[in-house]
Amino acid sequence: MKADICKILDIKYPIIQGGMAWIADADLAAAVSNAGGLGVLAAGNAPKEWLVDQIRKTKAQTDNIFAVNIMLLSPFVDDVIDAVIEEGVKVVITGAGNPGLYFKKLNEHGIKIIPVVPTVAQATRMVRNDGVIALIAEGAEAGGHIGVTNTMSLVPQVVDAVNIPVIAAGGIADGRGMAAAFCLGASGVQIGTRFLVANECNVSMPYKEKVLKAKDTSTTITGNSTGHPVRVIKNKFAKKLKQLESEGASTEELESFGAGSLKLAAVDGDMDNGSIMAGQIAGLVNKEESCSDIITDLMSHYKQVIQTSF
Ligand code: TUI
Repeated sequence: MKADICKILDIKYPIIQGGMAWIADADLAAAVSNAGGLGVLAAGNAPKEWLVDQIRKTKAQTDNIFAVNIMLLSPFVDDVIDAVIEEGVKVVITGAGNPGLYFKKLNEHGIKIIPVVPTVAQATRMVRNDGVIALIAEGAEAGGHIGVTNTMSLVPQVVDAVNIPVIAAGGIADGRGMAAAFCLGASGVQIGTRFLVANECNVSMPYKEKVLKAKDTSTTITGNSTGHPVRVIKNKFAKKLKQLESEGASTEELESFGAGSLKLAAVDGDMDNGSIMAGQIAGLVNKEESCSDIITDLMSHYKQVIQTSF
């Protein structure tokens, strides 16, 4: 029997919103949690004060549970850990690194931990720790910082390697993807790109339009040579970054070229010089609608698929 992630997380539907840095704020997280999913605030590279403010704003907009996504490459990780403890956040999702250093502290405060893992090795390492109640197996179809293994291959291998619930991420944006994830053994799904175009998502309008207009082949991977591969929608910035990589630029040069680029796209709407992170499934995401409509559609489409497929 598969674990019931809804019971474990106290949510109505097994749908977790992606913790998109510079994008997933209180308005988005609260809208998803109010619609019965797990809303997620993205700490990204933000300082503690920003996160504390967003946690309070989320609580003001929903009585339902929500999570904070902690991006482990952030220079403010220690402060962000303190913020989630002080503000009484119940669930932490970690990404872009190994959260090992923080397990003890989070555990002492009874915070549920859900690490994002891109490999089976990471998955087996994570489940040895108390407080890790589920894993998110994120395939390379996802937007942003990714591993190398695709969702179709990663999810069943992680499911077989661990004995806690696995949430599938990467390449899922409708009921078919959700049903596929459940067929692979997942107990839930994490969805980023479709929530990026939600009415309640405060990302810049040009960014939303790029996602809405994207095709199956619109994304590319930058940063392969730095060890931090990132999936983005193709634009001038991605082209220049890939050119610098192919010319053998150093990690320092590439990182300084990329610094601030996500904010440029997400907040300032600069579609030439910004990094437009999105998943490969962007080609399927063609409509701006409310989080509630997205979740209702995902669930009804999912049920229809499983009733008619077998
Ligand atoms: O974290 C993500 N996606 C992200 S983070 C982000 S912000 C950013 N901006 C510029 C450069 C880099 C990041 C944008 N998108 N997804 C979860 C995820 N976690 N994907 C891959 C991983 C991961 C990678 C390595 C998890 C663990 C890991 O462990 C390495 C180790 O040291 O053990």
